[in-house]
Amino acid sequence: MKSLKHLLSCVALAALASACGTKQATDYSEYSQDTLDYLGIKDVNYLSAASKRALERGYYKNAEWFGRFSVENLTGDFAYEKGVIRRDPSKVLKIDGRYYTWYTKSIGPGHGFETGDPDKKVFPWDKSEVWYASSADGYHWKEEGLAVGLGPTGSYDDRSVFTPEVMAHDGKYYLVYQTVKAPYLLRTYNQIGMAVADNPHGPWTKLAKPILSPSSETGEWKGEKDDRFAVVSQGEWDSHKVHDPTLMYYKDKFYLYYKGERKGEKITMGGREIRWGVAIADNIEGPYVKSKYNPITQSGHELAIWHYDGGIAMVSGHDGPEKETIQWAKDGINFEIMAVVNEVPPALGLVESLDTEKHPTEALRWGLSHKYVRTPGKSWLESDNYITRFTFSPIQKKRI
Ligand code: AAL
Repeated sequence: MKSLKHLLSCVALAALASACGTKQATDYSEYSQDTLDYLGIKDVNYLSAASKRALERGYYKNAEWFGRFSVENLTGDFAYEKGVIRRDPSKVLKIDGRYYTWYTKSIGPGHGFETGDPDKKVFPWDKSEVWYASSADGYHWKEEGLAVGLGPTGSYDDRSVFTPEVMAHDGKYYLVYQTVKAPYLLRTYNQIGMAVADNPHGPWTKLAKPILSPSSETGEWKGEKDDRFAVVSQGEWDSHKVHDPTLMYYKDKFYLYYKGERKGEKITMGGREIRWGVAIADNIEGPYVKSKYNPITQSGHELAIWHYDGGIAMVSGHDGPEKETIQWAKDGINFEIMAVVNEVPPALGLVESLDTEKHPTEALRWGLSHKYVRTPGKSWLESDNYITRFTFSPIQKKRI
């Protein structure tokens, strides 16, 4: 009787501890000898903080998700061209045996925000449009022309349309992309637009309104100076910009993954405060409803996202405590870190025709990314950008 009472009070205490958010002591003796050996742990009674982390976070799992990125230059119209910006390639679609990608294109360098001339290009991706190119082999690319241009003066996309992502669905093509309305100031809100076509060559018809906007009603700028760090209150994690849209057809719905930037952005132990969320719609053209679980990441300047094993996998690029990781969520929302990888190339565009179920990272076998060409002594804003090809090689059994 005593032991039953004791057990019940332990259960009650454990429930209380978890309800109060108190961390319960981990029983490390539950780990198998194989696991301890894998992590080089000699005695489970003498665990350093690092050994405890390794056990708790499962550093003995998921080696099949690890690999290395490398990058090479392309030929044809994707070879570096002085004074031209080609960047942020979309996914690569294979249509009638040819590869297609959509990307940000503009001419000339950015000049920053202090020129005093509101018409001067600020960022490399300012005053940009969405162009597209095709290739027979994925190495030699031919620029096909403009896909989505600027909207008329006064519209939500009259200053720049950029960083596109593409999806083919039910015989139609959908582009989602970032939009900026003039003037382009540091505090300007950025939105996400969508255009639809029956054919990869267009013509593209834009939806009348953006499909996603920042939570700009939250937070408050401080003062009149165009300073995005000065705030009375920060607002929600996506109160300033919604960026880098990626559309996925998942569980009979449309999942629009996007990056948020916040009014009064701060620095974290992993760099810039950057997070991702998802907005879900029953119909591809929307309305897109932001998930209550947002933000669903605490990192990732750019994410490349693919279907794997009934869930959603992603690789997170720079920025944030979980930068340069590959993650997987069995429900598309609750992501777990599967591997820590090296220098993820910027702006990965994945190849849709790869058989992503073949291996956890088959989706990353090759794809597109971009590079900066910086003139010595000049700011990164003034650099040219060009599109490159990346390869991801899973763990090398043979090492030197
Ligand atoms: C990129 C993307 C978005 C940002 C800028 C252009 O790497 O994250 O597109 O707005 O940088």
